[in-house]
Amino acid sequence: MTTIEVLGTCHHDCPDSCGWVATAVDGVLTTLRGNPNHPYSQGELCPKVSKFVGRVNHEDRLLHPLIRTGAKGSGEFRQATWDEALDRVVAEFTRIKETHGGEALLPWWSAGTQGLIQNQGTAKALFALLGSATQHGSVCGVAAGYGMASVYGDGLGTDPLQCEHSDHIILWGTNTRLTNRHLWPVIQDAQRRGAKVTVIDPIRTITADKADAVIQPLPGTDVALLLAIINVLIVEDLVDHQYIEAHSIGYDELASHVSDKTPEWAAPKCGLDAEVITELARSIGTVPKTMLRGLIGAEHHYAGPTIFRLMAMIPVLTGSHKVLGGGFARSVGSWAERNDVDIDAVGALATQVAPDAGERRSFRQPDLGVTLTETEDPIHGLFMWNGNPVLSMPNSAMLRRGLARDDLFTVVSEQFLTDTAVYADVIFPAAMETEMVDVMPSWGHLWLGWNEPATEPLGEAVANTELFRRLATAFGFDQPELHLSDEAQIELAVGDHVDVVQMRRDGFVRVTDYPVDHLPYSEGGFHTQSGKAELVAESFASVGVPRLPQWIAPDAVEGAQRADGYSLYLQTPKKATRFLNTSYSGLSAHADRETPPHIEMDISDAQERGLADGDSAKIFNDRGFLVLPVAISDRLRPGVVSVPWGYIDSAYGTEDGSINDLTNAATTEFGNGSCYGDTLVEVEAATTPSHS
Ligand SMILES: Nc1nc2c(c(=O)[nH]1)N[C@H]1C(S)=C(S)[C@@H](COP(=O)(O)OP(=O)(O)OC[C@H]3O[C@@H](n4cnc5c(=O)[nH]c(N)nc54)[C@H](O)[C@@H]3O)O[C@H]1N2
Ligand SMILES: Nc1nc2c(c(=O)[nH]1)N[C@H]1C(S)=C(S)[C@@H](COP(=O)(O)OP(=O)(O)OC[C@H]3O[C@@H](n4cnc5c(=O)[nH]c(N)nc54)[C@H](O)[C@@H]3O)O[C@H]1N2
Ligand code: SF4
Ligand SMILES: [Mo]
Repeated sequence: MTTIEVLGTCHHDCPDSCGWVATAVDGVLTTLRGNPNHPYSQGELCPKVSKFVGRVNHEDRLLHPLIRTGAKGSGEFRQATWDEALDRVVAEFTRIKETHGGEALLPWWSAGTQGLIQNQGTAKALFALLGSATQHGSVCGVAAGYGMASVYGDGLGTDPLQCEHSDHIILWGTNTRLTNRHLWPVIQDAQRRGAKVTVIDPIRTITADKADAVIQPLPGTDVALLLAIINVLIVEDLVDHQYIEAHSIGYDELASHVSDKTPEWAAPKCGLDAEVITELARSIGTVPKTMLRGLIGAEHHYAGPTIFRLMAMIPVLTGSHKVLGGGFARSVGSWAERNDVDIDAVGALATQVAPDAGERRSFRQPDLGVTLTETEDPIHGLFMWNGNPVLSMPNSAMLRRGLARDDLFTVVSEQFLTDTAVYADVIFPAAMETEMVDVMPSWGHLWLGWNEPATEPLGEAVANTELFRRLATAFGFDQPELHLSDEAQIELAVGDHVDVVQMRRDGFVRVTDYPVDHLPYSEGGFHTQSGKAELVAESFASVGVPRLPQWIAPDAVEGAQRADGYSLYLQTPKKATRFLNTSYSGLSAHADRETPPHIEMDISDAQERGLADGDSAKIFNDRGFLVLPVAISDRLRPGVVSVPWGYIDSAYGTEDGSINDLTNAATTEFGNGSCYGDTLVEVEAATTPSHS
């Protein structure tokens, strides 16, 4: 019996990037536990990944290539050899390219693994050689990042761990206890020491349950709240004139812009009392060690990027960037990208292998449904990996229609037969994290993680890097750039600053240039063209950021629906502790222990519609409908309903429908994000017993 133990890092799209120790006996993964030495996760894995061994060795795992035999979406496939499956893809993609041109091909990916080399490997170079269309934008983080960058020049923020030193921690649209659980103990310690914790969220979440103060604005109205906070800071002279003078531009213009945006102006827009806004503003203005913490939640609105833009302005106005415990903590991922890793180094090979590929048409990632149904010169060949768009992209009813097209050839690389994979013509089996090598750049903390494989991939599964090498061979592309080994790709992507030997030995290494007590903007040094924090947009004006942040009603993209009688805002949060996005929700060990989907609503909204707790109700808009039980709740304000997201189709009681069938696919004000949170719906007693 041979037992090996290796150090690895969680690959999930989660801020915590936990360190783990994986044990394999005779080539089979047997245990996975937290690495007790990991500075951030300190030996704890979450309820999702603590059962990872069950995912790896699950009987439903895809272990061989598959070719579709039944109708698209039926889930009927036969096993194929790698050669047959690859030949099929080459034949179809070549036919499509010859008939419709390369740009009728589209790669689509998400962050199923966010690893440095396994997220995309050499895909960019491969698709450049094919002359395919390309993808831009994202459902996650890019729009928030743009909002922040429009003030700071880039997305670099404060280390969230510094909330250890804060006197006031404001969790602004982030459900820390669920989504960022390894930060919570630090916040709790600060709270025990006397720090105040405020949660600002339209939903009273499990994080709000532990807060000292909870503010519940109407969804997507935070721009009004933030403009009013700035109004109070300025009117009551709670700003740091010295810092503003030395390190920002546009103060006077901003001051005059917000002069009429009083708490009384904002209160009805946000559904809050003006006094609550004034009190919050005074606290922010008088407690120097106030840390603002946001992640993604508030991004999913038309106004989302502007919410982050305004949040970023607050510590500039109060000067809290100067003190440990102050600042604005969002993603810190880009600190590693400064000197330590180059996340696009492998992708950049595209310009070497295909210098003539030039500008090709590009589609927004979240728009896959629109892209597949409304593009004039249609996409005919689609290649998807690292994502489950049928469950995770907005307006998924439209996406299903697109994926069902007979004139579309779809390839999916997956670990399981997901609600997306059932639409594939060819499926390639994907390896799991404990079966591949990678380096993990984290967006929640400042350690890079090493991931050593514990076993070979099960069956005929392969890591994404190997998939793209095999595809290159099958297409007859023999450029060495497309055949780089994993080690060579890591070498290319990891800069000289990183001590790879140490990272491999310990499982992690601290990023350079960010000591634990680092204050990135204590003396200015913003990354804008002027080097100053921009309270009026200059560096980012060319990408559509308005000069001054404007109040935008959440009805901006969905208002017409209201006229059609849809009056309730639908929120679709992550709620299951045992799911990571839609991953794990297809596994009974996880799903059976979660509350099934339901329509959470305030009693007043329910009574108005003659609904009682447990009643079967139809939730609908023009895009789709679901029939689900009503759950009366005091966690929501009147006018806001919530249906948890992440579950597979069948959990919603349908064969092909999930809550994203109803969500809004509009684009955020700037930054190419998505407006899930601006969706309007109506709820009524169900007359139809099931989805038909
Ligand atoms: N257990 C678990 N952990 C996860 C994930 C998971 O699926 N499960 N997913 C991971 C991923 S991909 C991400 S991006 C992160 C996300 O991490 P978070 O951003 O913390 O999580 P979300 O649930 O997307 O949103 C957080 C909160 O934002 C609130 N919100 C929505 N709209 C508004 C608004 O207009 N204003 C304000 N103030 N708040 C608003 C929502 O009600 C929600 O409670 O979590 C990661 N961690
Ligand atoms: N309604 C609503 N919708 C949302 C959100 C919300 O809050 N509400 N949140 C949004 C957010 S923040 C995000 S980030 C997205 C997430 O949406 P997705 O990025 O689609 O995430 P998952 O649903 O977890 O799907 C990831 C898939 O990748 C596969 N996978 C994992 N590792 C590998 C690998 O190494 N190779 C290959 N080939 N496949 C792999 C997994 O099996 C899984 O099926 O969803 C968004 N959608
Ligand atoms: S999903 Fe997040 S919390 Fe869970 S082990 Fe991975 S990084 Fe840690
Ligand atoms: Mo995300």
